[in-house]
Amino acid sequence: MDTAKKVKTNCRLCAYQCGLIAQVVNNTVIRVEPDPDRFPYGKRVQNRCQRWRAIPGILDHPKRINYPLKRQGQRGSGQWETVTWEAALDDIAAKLRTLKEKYGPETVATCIGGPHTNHWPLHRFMNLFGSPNNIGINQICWNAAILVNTLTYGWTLGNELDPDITNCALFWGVNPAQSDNSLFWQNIVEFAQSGKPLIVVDPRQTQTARLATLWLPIEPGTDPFLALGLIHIIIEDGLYDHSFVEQWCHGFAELARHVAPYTPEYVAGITGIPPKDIVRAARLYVGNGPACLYSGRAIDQIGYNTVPTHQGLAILRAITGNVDVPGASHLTEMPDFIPEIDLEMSEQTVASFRGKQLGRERLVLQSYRGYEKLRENTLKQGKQLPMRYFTSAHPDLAFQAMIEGKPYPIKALMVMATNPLLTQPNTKLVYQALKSLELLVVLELFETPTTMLADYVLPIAGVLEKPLFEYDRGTANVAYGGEAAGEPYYQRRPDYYFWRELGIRLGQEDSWPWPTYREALAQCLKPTGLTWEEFCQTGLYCPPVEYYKYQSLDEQNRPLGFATASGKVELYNRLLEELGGSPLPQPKKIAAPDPRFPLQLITGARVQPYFASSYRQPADLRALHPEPLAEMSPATATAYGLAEGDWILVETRHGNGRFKLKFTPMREQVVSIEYGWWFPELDNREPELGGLWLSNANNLTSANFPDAEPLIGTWNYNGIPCRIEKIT
Ligand SMILES: Nc1nc2c(c(=O)[nH]1)N[C@H]1C(S)=C(S)[C@@H](COP(=O)(O)OP(=O)(O)OC[C@H]3O[C@@H](n4cnc5c(=O)[nH]c(N)nc54)[C@H](O)[C@@H]3O)O[C@H]1N2
Ligand SMILES: Nc1nc2c(c(=O)[nH]1)N[C@H]1C(S)=C(S)[C@@H](COP(=O)(O)OP(=O)(O)OC[C@H]3O[C@@H](n4cnc5c(=O)[nH]c(N)nc54)[C@H](O)[C@@H]3O)O[C@H]1N2
Ligand code: SF4
Ligand SMILES: [Mo]
Repeated sequence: MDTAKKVKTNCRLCAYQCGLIAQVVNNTVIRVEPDPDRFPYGKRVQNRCQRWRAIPGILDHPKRINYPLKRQGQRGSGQWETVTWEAALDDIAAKLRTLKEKYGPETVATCIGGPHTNHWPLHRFMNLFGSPNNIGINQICWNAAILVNTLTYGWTLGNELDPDITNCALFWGVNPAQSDNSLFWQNIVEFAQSGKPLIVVDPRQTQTARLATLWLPIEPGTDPFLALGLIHIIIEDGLYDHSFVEQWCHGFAELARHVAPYTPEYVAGITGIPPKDIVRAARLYVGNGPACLYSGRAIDQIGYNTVPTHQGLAILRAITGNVDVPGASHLTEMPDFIPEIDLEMSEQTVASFRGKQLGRERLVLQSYRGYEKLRENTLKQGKQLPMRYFTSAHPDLAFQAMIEGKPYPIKALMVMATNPLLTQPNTKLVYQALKSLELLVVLELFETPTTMLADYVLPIAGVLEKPLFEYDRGTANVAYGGEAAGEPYYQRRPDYYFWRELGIRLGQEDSWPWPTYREALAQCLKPTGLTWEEFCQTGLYCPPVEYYKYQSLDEQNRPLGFATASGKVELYNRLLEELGGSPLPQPKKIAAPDPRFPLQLITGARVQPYFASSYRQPADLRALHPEPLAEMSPATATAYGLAEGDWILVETRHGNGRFKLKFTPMREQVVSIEYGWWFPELDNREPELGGLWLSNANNLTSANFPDAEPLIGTWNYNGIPCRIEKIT
């Protein structure tokens, strides 16, 4: 036996890619430990995360996919034949060619999820193949903030919490204690301990809210009203940053008129937050600059009200002088390395398929038209967002096209690094759609309910098995990564291998010049002048951040300004108006309670040690949080005759699920259920499919297109009418 060697590598059980040192014997990882010299720079910080210790077990877990599998017998019968990669790729390529000839390239779709791996190889394949149909999660994660900030400031921004500089933090619909519990959470704890004001807007009293100076337990989905209420007070009391507003903001007078009706009393009536707390929050935020305003997933997932909330938050930062200021935020830069827009080849490919984008007639921003309009602005400062995330298909329409064949048939779906039966809205619809396909290919690390329905399951190299070079989808000049600990186990390969090999089989050979994933990643770095080996030393590419960039002078000695129509921060958004949206935040009141569904449901609050539907398999992780929980306030639960630990059935118009009741201090009449729950220990065949139907939050949700928000297509995961009953 070889002696153990120590290898510098990175965790990839979430997007942070913390530095690890792995002990490897004969290409087998026997132990991992935090590397204190690389991100997040301290064992104490990394010890907060429970996942990395499970890595040796995850690498060789019995539920891992190790060889390419081809379905035998009925879909969902659990019968598989092991085939070679070459045979699987040849078959899939032949099938895609036939489908393309019969129905056109748009009949092939892909599906991606959260930040688990690089998406650009998939996007590059699809652009070259000629299909717009990628289903993602961007309409409810990431896009709204990026798009609204770009509309308002001309580009996206990074929010900053520096315990030494930041004087106030406003955390809105975000709970880093569970979702980002490494270095960021340590900074928050340090910040709170310093006694500076921390304000948390969340229906639940989360661990983050427990640290807060002021907790605002908002009625789910009413966030834009609160944002407008804060703006109202700041303007009314004359507390705004007069010089920044005068010099750098467009449309202040219109804004002041627009927010006049949003008095504390009016806003309190809608949000359920007492007027005095609204006033206090506004004064704390405006009176303690630099102030960080950090928003999370929740407000990306409140349907119609998502865009007006982001508009409101963007305005709040601007009128209080918290844009591009140390300790508050900075406008990010285009990367020095190859940006996503080029890696995905959106520009280089003939965009014959753009007219085939599903829902483009209605979606003002999440469409090629919206993208091009926004880009006219960003290009003034040489910046371009990636294209495919902002033009991806609306899932409701894509799944309907699989089932109904309208407006055209989608017959094939390739799923990479996501588990749509658990994480896409409306599980019954997703299930029916997957069952209607002629070809379902799933690229996975583990067996999941989605792989259970596949025609091909391909074994993908995961944590410690592939080199990493990841960046915020090309919208900032920051990249993280490093080396694999060794070669992939068994027949696993990086996702890149699949897309390249498939591309080559379908006539794309000129566009895949880098034979290996490592070579492709090294190529991305080239423009920085760094070699791959140099990059791996620190695993971080992060030039110092610059602030007040709008004041810097251009060639004609004029201030650079903001990349918007007016060159200023657009409080009143002209481009949005031109596109048919509302130039000022225009919130919508939530519907009156339906007597059949008297409670409000919020879904998906993050919990450790899980990531969405991942990591239910390793016994050590599962033991930390064995069952799906529903949270309610003790008073609301008691009114229903419920005790902590009871199992309850939670039901919406769309479906139901069973959860174990946990008491949490939170807003009355609200139920919060965890998402991503399935049970790998249960039967992996139809009809159980690993307990898919038991406690799956997305069986209670829907993205019904006619109800979706008109700019991006955002659907609703928070503030869904529901009812509960005790399971006896
Ligand atoms: N109801 C409700 N639904 C939600 C949300 C919510 O809050 N509420 N949140 C939404 C949000 S914000 C997100 S981002 C999504 C997250 O949803 P998903 O992205 O679907 O996340 P997971 O369920 O973790 O599924 C990831 C899968 O990828 C596999 N995987 C990991 N790494 C790799 C890799 O490198 N390659 C490949 N091929 N596979 C890999 C894992 O084994 C796992 O099965 O869920 C969304 N859905
Ligand atoms: N452990 C773990 N960490 C994760 C993930 C994971 O699955 N597990 N997923 C990653 C991903 S993909 C994402 S997008 C991020 C998300 O990270 P976060 O944004 O921190 O996500 P959540 O923990 O869901 O926090 C959202 C908070 O909003 C509250 N909330 C619900 N509805 C409303 C509402 O209507 N208004 C307001 N103001 N608040 C509301 C919830 O109670 C919850 O505490 O986390 C990432 N980190
Ligand atoms: S799972 Fe934990 S150790 Fe791994 S990258 Fe994420 S925060 Fe870091
Ligand atoms: Mo996400």
